[in-house]
Amino acid sequence: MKIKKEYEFIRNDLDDYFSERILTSEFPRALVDPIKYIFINKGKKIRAILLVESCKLFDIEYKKIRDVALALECIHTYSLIHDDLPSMDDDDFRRGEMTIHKKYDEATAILVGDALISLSFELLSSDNLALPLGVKIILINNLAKSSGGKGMVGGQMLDLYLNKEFASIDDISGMQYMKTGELFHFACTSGVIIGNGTKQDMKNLSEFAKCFGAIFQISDDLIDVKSTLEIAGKAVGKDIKKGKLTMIDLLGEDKTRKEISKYMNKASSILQVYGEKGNNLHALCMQLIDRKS
Ligand code: GRG
Repeated sequence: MKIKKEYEFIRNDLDDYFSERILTSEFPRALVDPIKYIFINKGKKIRAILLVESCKLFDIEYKKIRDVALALECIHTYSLIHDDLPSMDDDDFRRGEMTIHKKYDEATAILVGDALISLSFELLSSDNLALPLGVKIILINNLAKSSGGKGMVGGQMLDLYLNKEFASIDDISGMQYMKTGELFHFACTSGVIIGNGTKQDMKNLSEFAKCFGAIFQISDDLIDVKSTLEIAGKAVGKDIKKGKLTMIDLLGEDKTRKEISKYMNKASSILQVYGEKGNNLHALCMQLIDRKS
């Protein structure tokens, strides 16, 4: 219960900070309105929470890294807006409402996404982020790699053109790691960089990110098969309709659920090194398994 309140605090604080301090009058109203529409009071903000929790392992407090958490959520939100466009996944619903290109128009959706990418790097390079310059450069470099052609965008490209007939489990999980896992990697490893962790910490948190990403992706695939538009807040049943290959197709539902347990056990054993400090990250993994949206 205590951690649910903490997560609610982070979500609300990021919303307030974004709308009151970042989206200043320098931005045209025509951009601010759709940004607020898709961001404020929307989404689980799980990447921000994961980043905050990973930073706690190194005793870094939330306010110090709030801009990093917001930058990550901006990049993630842009990816959803562009992914929903007619030329990509062509979706009408996102975060329980109409997608931006449906509510506004396609040009607005493209430009809102573009503005969020730039804003993300502005946040990381701004003087407001009180971290040493060298640390900021590493974070900027890492987010650029995780979100770009070697990461999320590359994974999206592979997903568009993966040859479904010949794809193996490794092809699918490799593509999914790039598409969604790389941003989790950024979330999990930023604390090591900011908190001056060891090489072993980097190895641990990178491995943990892989487990977290895999659990997230498998639970997302299960939502697509099992949930409804009302509960999930987005269209479901899309993977089958669009002929997308998921782990469920290759392994079946039972074995896929067993895969979740495998990743969960691995995540738990990595976190043991951090003792009680790792409890919240463990709880976050458990929440993924039970999530409905
Ligand atoms: C278009 C450049 C570009 C990239 C898109 C991540 C991605 C790449 C597309 C998203 C497609 C998708 C729905 C993938 C499944 C996993 C996923 C990222 C789900 C949405 O993330 P949540 O559940 O969403 O954290 P909220 O709304 O809570 O932030």
